[in-house]
Amino acid sequence: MRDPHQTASGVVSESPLVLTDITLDDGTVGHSVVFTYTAAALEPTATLVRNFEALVKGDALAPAETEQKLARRFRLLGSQGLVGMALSAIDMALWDALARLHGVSLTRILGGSEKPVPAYGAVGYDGQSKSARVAEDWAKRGFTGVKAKIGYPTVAEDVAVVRAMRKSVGPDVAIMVDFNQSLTPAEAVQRMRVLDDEGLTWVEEPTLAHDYAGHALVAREAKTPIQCGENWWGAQDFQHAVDAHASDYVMPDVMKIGGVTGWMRVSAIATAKNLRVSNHLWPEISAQLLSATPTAHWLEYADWWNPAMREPLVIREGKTDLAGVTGSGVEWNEAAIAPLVG
Ligand code: SMN
Ligand code: MG
Repeated sequence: MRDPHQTASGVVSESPLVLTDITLDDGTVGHSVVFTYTAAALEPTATLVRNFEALVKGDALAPAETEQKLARRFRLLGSQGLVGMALSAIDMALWDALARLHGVSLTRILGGSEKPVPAYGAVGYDGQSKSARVAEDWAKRGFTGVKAKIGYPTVAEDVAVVRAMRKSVGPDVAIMVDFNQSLTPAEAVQRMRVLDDEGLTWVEEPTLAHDYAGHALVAREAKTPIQCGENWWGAQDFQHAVDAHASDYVMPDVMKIGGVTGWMRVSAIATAKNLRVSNHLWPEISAQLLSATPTAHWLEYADWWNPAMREPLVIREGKTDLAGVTGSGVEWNEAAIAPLVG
């Protein structure tokens, strides 16, 4: 990555991606991306995707049925971690193929139409002056929201970063902050007493992602909405978190939630509960999914994987623009990836 992404829980300095293609009998190809966070997990994830080929080869093109079949197949092993990522790779590629087969966008196949969703840009754990500068760059490009990594040694430093960004972007740009699970519930409650007066749009993952009771405590005590979801695996994690009132807003990660099929399940839960839905990374396919999600909120924009994409997601006047996109929007920049493909 050109600009490593710092968080309070470690730095993301590389983007190891598994690119999956599934070919239909008529030659239509569906594509998907999964992100393994660390290169150590890249080859094993790719091997799992390849090994799953035998489980789906020759099946009718019916992604939701394939998901059920594979869920039964992996009931004993479990479907989180690398297995879940490989299953999502297959699910997303099948849905992409289905939409391409019909020559329409993924949103249309899901019963929606292409809608613009406001996008926000990422600001790393980079201190006051760089955070303010990066936030200002996003605002100058027309983005109406920015999200900064915080969780500095003191709440005074967190506040200083937020205020520096507010000064640089002005009053009309939404500011979100992300603790990346770095606080205990008690510390989070204490910090929120101070941060609650800063006009933040949301506070993300103040404590451990799977501590639903801890998040529920922070959500109850804080005035600012709590945002979580990027680390929840599948619809069941999501349901448990919602049952626990862990979060005011939700942001599923299409890979961890179980691909398009998993996203649509949690979109239904969020709609029933009237919870606002944003995404985590995967800008191209997430923009399509948010279009088909009744309570869509914000798109998290990231350009990290653009070099692999033939046509990266377009943001126009701060919003997603899906005009003319077929399938999930994921297609390879063949010339760029050719030397890397194994
Ligand atoms: C995040 C975490 C890890 C990698 C990329 C991004 C982050 C987010 O928590 O909200 O985007
Ligand atoms: Mg986050």
